Amino acid sequence: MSPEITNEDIAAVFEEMADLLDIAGDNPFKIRAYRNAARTLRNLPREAADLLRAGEDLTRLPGIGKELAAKIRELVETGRLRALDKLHRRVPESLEELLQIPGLGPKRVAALWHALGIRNLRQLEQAARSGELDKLPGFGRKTIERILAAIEEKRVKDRRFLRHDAARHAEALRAWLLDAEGVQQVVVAGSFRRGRDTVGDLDVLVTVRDGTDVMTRFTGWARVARVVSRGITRSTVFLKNGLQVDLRVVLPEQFGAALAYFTGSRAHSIRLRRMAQEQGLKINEYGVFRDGRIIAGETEESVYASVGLPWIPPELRENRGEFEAAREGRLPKLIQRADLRGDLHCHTEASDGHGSLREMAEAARAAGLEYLAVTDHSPHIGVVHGLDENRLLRQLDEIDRLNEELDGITLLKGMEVDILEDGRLDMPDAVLSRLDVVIGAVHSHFRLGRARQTRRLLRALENPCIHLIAHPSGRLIQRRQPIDLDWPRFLDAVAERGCLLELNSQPLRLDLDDIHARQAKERGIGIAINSDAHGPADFALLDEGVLQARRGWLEAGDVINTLPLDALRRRLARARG
Ligand code: DGT
Ligand code: CA
Ligand code: CA
Repeated sequence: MSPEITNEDIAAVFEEMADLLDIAGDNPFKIRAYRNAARTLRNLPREAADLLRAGEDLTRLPGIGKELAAKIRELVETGRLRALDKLHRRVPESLEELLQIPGLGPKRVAALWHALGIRNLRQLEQAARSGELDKLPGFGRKTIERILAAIEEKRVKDRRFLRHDAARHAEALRAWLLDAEGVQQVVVAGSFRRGRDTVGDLDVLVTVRDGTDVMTRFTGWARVARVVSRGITRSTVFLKNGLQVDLRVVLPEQFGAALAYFTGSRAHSIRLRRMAQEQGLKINEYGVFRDGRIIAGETEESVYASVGLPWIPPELRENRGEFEAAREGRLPKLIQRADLRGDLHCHTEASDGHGSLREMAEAARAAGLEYLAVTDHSPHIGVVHGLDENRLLRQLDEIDRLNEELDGITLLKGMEVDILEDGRLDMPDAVLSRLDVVIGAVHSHFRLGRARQTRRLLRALENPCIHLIAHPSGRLIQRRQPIDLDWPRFLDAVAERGCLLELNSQPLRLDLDDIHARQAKERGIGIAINSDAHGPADFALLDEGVLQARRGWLEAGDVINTLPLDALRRRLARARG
C-alpha cells in the first residue's frame, strides 16, 4: 500500500543530501553530483520507478552514475536512503531550516553550528536577539537584522489555521462575492477543499461574466486588513485574523482544469501531469492539450477522463494510492454526513457540558440523529466535575424517564471513563457493565514514553467493559503533541480484541487522524465518528469528523454509527471483550 515514490520525492531527498554534505564540508564534486541528479529527475518525463520496473538502465540518464542509480533504486524499493540516515547522525536535520533564511548558505550555517552550537531557528533567533551573534565574524548588525526579519516572515508564512476557523471566513467571503453582480462560481480550492484539518491559506477560484470587476469587490471586503497584490486575474490579501487569501479569476471553459490544479495536492498534481505526458497530453491550469489543441478542461471530470480515470474526490488527492485505486476501479465510496444515524459521545451539564440531557437529545434529533450516547466524565479529572457512581446511577434513571417521553431519538447510557496512568479504569467494572456504551480515554500523563504508554493502552484494552477508545492519539492540533504510541501494536491489539476506535470531530482533535483512520480500516477495526458535543450546537461538528474520515478513505460500512439502533446494539455487544 505504500504509495509510490515520485521523481519529485527522490529529487528532494538528493537535495537534502547535498545540503547536509555541504554543511558537513564534504567533497564539492559529490555535492554537485547530487544537485545535478535532482535536476535531472525533476525534468524527467517518466517516473524513475516506472523506468526501473521496465528494466531500464538509469545510468543512461544525464548526471546519473552507478552510485546514484543504486540510490534511486534503494529509494524506490525501500522508501528510504541509508546514506541519508547515516548523515543525519553526523549533521542535525534541524540545520536545514536555517538554510531557508535568505543569506544563510551552508558555510554560514556550519559556522553558526560549530561556533555557537546553533541547530535551529529558535536558537538562531535567541542568539540574534541576545547579541551573541555579533561576536561571529561575518555577522554584522545589518545581516542580523535581515535574519530576524526573515525569521518573522517565515513565522507568518508557516502559520496554519484550523480548517474549522478558516471555514467561517471562507463561507462569508463566498457569500460576499456571490452577492456581486456578474459573479458566477466561487469555489475554495487548495488544502481547504481537500479537507485538511489545517490550512495555510485559502485559494479561491471565481468565474465571472465579461467585464465584471470582482477584484474591487474582493479587496473591498470588510474583513480584509491588507492587500498584498492586486492584478486583473489574481490578487492576494491578508484578513484581519492573519489568514491569507489568494483569489484567481478563471474562464468558465477552463474552470475544471484550474480547479484540479489549485486543489492539488502538489504530489497528486505531479502524478496526474506525468500520466498525461505518458499519453502524449499536457495538463496545466488552463486545460488538457494534445498537440497544442485544447481537448478538455471545463469540468474536473473531463480532466480526469482525458487520462482514462474516473473523477477522484478531493479528500483522496494526496498521492497515497488513489491513482492505483482509480485505475483499478476500486476508489472507495466515501462516507457522507447523511450516513450517520447516531453519535456515541457527548457531555451534559452533569460534567463539563452546557446542556441538559433533554436539550442535548433534542439537538441531536434536530441534527438528524436517531440515537445519542450520553457519556459524561468519570470523577478522576477533578476539573470537569466528573460523575461518581451515585450521580451516574441517578443519570441513568433520568435517561430511562426521558426515553419514555421522547420521540424520534433514543438516549444510550454511557460514560467516558479515564484510563489511569497504569491502564486501569476510573470506575468499577460492576458499574460499567450496566452501561450501553463505555468509552475509555486518556486525559492525563500524556508524556509517558512509548513503551509505558503502549503498555498502558494495551492494559486498558484488557478490560472487558470498554467498547470504544476515544480520541486515541490525545493530540490537540498545534497545542499538544500526540502521545507516543507504538501504533501498529496498538491497532493490532484493538483489532484482535474487537474493540472500536473513535474519530473525534472536535476541530482541535480530529483524532483519529486521516492516516490512522485508514490504518484502522485496513485492519477491519470499527470506527465511530463522534461529536464529543459539549453543548447543543456541537452536533454540527460531525461534518468535520466526516471530512477527516473521508481523508482516511472510510466508507459507511467502516463506521459503526451509520448502523440502525438495533444493529448498533448488536455491534456494541460484540465489541465487549
Ligand atoms: P496549504 O495552503 O499549505 O494548506 O496547502 P495547499 O495545498 O492549499 O497549497 P497552496 O496554497 O500552496 O497551493 C494551492 C494548490 O495550488 C496546491 O495544492 C497545488 C497548486 N500549486 C501551487 N503551487 C504549485 C506548484 O508550484 N506546482 C504545482 N504542481 N501545483 C501548485
Ligand atoms: Ca492553500
Ligand atoms: Ca495559496
